Amino acid sequence: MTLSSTRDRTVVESAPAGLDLARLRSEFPILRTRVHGKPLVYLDNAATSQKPRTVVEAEADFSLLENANVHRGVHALSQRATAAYDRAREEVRTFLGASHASEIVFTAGTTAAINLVAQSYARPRLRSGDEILLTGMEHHSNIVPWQLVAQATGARIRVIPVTGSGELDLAGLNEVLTERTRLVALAHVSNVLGTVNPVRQIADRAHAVGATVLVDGAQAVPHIRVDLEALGADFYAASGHKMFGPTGIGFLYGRAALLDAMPPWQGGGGMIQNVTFEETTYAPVPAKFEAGTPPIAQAIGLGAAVRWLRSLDWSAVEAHEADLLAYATERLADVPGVRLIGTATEKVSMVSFVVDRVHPHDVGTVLDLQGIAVRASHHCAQPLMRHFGVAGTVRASFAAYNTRAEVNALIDGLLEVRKVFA
Ligand code: 7TS
Repeated sequence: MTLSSTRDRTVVESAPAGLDLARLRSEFPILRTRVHGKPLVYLDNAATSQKPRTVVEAEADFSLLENANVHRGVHALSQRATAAYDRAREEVRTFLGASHASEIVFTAGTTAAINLVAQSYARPRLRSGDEILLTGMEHHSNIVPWQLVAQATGARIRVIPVTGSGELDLAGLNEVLTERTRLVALAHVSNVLGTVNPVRQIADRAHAVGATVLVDGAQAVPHIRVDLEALGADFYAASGHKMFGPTGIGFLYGRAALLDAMPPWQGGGGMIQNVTFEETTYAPVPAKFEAGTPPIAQAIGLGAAVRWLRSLDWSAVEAHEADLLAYATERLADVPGVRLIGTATEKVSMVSFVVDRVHPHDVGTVLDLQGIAVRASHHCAQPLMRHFGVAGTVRASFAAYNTRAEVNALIDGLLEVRKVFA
């Protein structure tokens, strides 16, 4: 246990034995930055997490010492780059527990992965009268691509409603999940509420009516040990930059049989077997879906992030994050006029809230002046905002490196907000 103090109180950091917080934080130089003359308190991890030195070094070392294009050179450097790129794919496969590395397609991120499934899997298959089932807590990235497919095919979008506590209301699932449902797309973890959805239960029900299941894992991968087999997902999408890796890279897991049957979405170099002006045959998966030069350094950085994640003591990380969530929830109750949005039983470590009579942007600005980074907006989940009858919320999202002292700073910051807008 280590002692640290904030302005108003001494706090006992209760990180479990398997997690040396000071050492963990030292791997993230940005956490020592000052903002507006104050120590940075970074609580916007759901937007993008910070990157440990090992990730940045893996990318930089590749770019400085080994840079070459992949899959096209006979020269040694290109072969080394190809091997490093393939190793990164293998890291992601191991991380997810997928059977084959060919089931991992590198994409620009979650958004690109979902659009790939929408355009290549759903669009050619869906017909008028078919249904796509979403949930009321989806990020726009898991809504708009399906609307594009619905517009093109005549399919209809249906929605699993959300309860007042921010959980999926499964009581009426039989009404929205029917023989007409061809695809179910849902978040593993909500980016606003932190709710962990019962993916297995929904996947089983979806499979029983013959529907395919896509899971948006963007907010799950930094917090939860994902086990694809246990989840029952047919597709799983995530972004590198939310899991301590680089921007510009993410992945789509797809069951081999589904990926094999899908036509390419984008054409170009790297995805072909043979090209004539009359006809082109395609490379096997995953290359079929990776047209053009991929983000090689970023993929290598993602591989390093996954290695880094796997090196953590996960039971200690989970215990620490659960403690941060419980502590933040308890302390927020001390701030007059704060209302928590999202109180699910199963939650990752984030808190969304509104402050009575103060716009979320104003809360965010006053916190920023104290060095505290939160997100204050609709969080790209406008339908969910409407459900809760708010224009936006303030969201503090924690990562493994955050501390109780930082929760205290947030609370002090909110007390300051109350003073400024008294
Ligand atoms: N799905 C979920 C659940 C997300 O939280 C996000 C990004 C995306 C998809 C899109 O990810 P991208 O990497 O392709 O942009 N969410 C957020 C957020 O909550 N704050 O900033 C970005």
